[in-house]
Amino acid sequence: MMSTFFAEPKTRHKIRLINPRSALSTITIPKVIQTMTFSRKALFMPLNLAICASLVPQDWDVEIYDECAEDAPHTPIADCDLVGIGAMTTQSTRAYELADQYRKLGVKVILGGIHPSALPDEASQHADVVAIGEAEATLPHIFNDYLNNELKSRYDWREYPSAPIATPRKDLLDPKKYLVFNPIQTTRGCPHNCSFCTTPAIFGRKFRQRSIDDIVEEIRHAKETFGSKVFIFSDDNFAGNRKWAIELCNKLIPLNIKWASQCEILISESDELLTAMRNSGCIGLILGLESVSPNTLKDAGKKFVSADTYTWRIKKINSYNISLWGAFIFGFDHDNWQTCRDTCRFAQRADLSMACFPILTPYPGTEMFKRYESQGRILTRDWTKYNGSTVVFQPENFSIQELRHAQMSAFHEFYHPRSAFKRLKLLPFKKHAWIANIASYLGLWFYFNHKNRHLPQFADFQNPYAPAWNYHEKIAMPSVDD
Ligand code: B12
Ligand code: SF4
Repeated sequence: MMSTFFAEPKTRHKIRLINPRSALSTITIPKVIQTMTFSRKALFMPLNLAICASLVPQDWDVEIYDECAEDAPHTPIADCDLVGIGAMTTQSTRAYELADQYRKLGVKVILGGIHPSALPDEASQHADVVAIGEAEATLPHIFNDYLNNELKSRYDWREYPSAPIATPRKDLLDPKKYLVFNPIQTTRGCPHNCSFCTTPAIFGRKFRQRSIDDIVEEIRHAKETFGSKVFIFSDDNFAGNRKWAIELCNKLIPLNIKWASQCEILISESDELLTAMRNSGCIGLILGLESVSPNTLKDAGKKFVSADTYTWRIKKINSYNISLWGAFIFGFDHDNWQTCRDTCRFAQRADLSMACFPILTPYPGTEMFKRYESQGRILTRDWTKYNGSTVVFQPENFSIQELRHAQMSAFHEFYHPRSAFKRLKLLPFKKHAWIANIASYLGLWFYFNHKNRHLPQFADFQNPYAPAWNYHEKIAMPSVDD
């Protein structure tokens, strides 16, 4: 009746995008970590959802709920037309829970991101729509089909023309909640094909670059709006295309920023690239090194570099005043405690500023997962345990306990103050590296002391009476589920 006198209020469609809770991106306890991270709630803002939000039709309402940055878990309410949930493997269990709850309320659910892309059949048990691959290619079709009542149960990005990497809608998120609020994605994918890595397995080996003008504009905007001066480039391999990387770096110089990213170690072969990187403000790089054992590198499918060249390559990159973080992995079939020890010793000798030693995790979709599954070696499909600190497969040369002992020994020995002093030296004073090293060591020290446990070391492997071996069945090492 009202409509005879007043125009009917136009009902706007609404989509809610949800980032499911994950222990690995939420900053919770202890207090000391909260203080050091300026009481931020989460490590990174959910770039995937900010990108999805930018693809929503302009006449829709869009909201992002990031469970990692909120105190309370999300309570589903049927006040929207669509819900989109993104998930890495560790987030997928919570993603499915939320999806089930929304569907019970009659709201249609889209599941996307790395894990649903790897296991679309599993995801489709919890969703109306599974979006495989990049949202830039699938989401516009999903909205269109929804409005035409022709929604399909699956959208695969390989079936649509590829779309340019979108600029995220960061305006929908609160910068005060995140330690890293301005991650910038400059590229997608990686030209290599390591057997454990999700990136080539899910997104293929085609290396894609974003428009340089868009990148420059996003950085300029972040500088103006948030005063950001230091940026993380959220790439798998920043310099997968060297010529393009040089071009980008040269365009970054006038912005006068500092930045860090992940990169392949082969950049050591190009002085032109290293010079451009340094001049554009590169201060740090994470290098995926995995191991110094040639057989282990074979297991990892890391064919593009040989470990005996690591030393000169690291020295060369360091000489450009770029700090290096070595990313290693323990638990490949040719690994044993000695190869893990050698890798840790190498990281110390090479003067890496930081290092991490996660346990090998065969992520769904990878060649490694398929192989271990066919060999009956996958021990659990509890995806919350796919976190790099839990052993989810049967290792070849270790017991589960030994593998975790090797991991913790490496962390302990690498971050021990003696080792930090040797690697970082006092001058020139590397403030950030020192803070990170001390915090890592204190974190371990507090953990083991609090549990009244001996701090693991590689020497324990030769000592049958070492207290570390008194744990019996109980797994002794810290993990996010411990
Ligand atoms: C930055 C980063 C982090 C940050 C922040 C992650 C975050 N967003 O919260 C931190 C340091 C916290 C982190 C932690 C971890 N990470 Co991480 N990380 C990355 C990195 C380098 C970039 C992530 C990113 O921003 N990508 C950009 C976005 C746009 O890409 P995307 O998420 O794939 O999204 C696209 C599509 O998937 C899709 N999509 C995504 N969500 C949705 C939702 C809907 C509805 C739709 C339609 C589509 C869609 O569209 C998007 C745009 O095209 C990636 C590498 C990579 N290639 O992504 C690894 C990566 C995601 N991380 C990985 C891993 C293993 C981890 C850890 C387990 C490591 C560890 N042991 O601690 C933890 C787990 C954290 C967690 N939340 O559970 C793996 C994931 C493997 C897997 N199967 O889950 C990756 C792929 C690295 C790799 N090459 O193996 N990580
Ligand atoms: S080089 Fe790094 S990003 Fe590329 S496939 Fe290997 S592990 Fe993945």
